[in-house]
Amino acid sequence: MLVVAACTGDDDAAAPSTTTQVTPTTSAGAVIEISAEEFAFDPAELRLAAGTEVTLRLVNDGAILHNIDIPELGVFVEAQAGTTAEVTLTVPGAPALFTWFCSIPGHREAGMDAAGTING
Ligand SMILES: [Cu+2]
Repeated sequence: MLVVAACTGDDDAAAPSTTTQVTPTTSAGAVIEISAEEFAFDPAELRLAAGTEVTLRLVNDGAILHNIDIPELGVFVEAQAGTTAEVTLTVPGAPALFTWFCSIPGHREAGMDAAGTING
């Protein structure tokens, strides 16, 4: 994490804040980082704003292949162990509630099962 103290002679360009925040609902252009490991997602709940474009970044912190499958939104992204993959989607207006999971056999049943909300 970058800590900005007093400016010591660089160009006086303001450094954008990159602090990660947990927000109730994503805003347009948001990147949502989701960690996957055996056998859980963190966070395990998504709150998306209808009509916005958001990027889901799957960070596989586990030792085996994992994915994020959201059939109701037509979203799928998969990352090998130790890698990161992204998918960008435009959030539809419906359904208001959806489920998402890792579709590798046995993983959903083992706990990689999550929920999401779309707020109009
Ligand atoms: Cu998995």
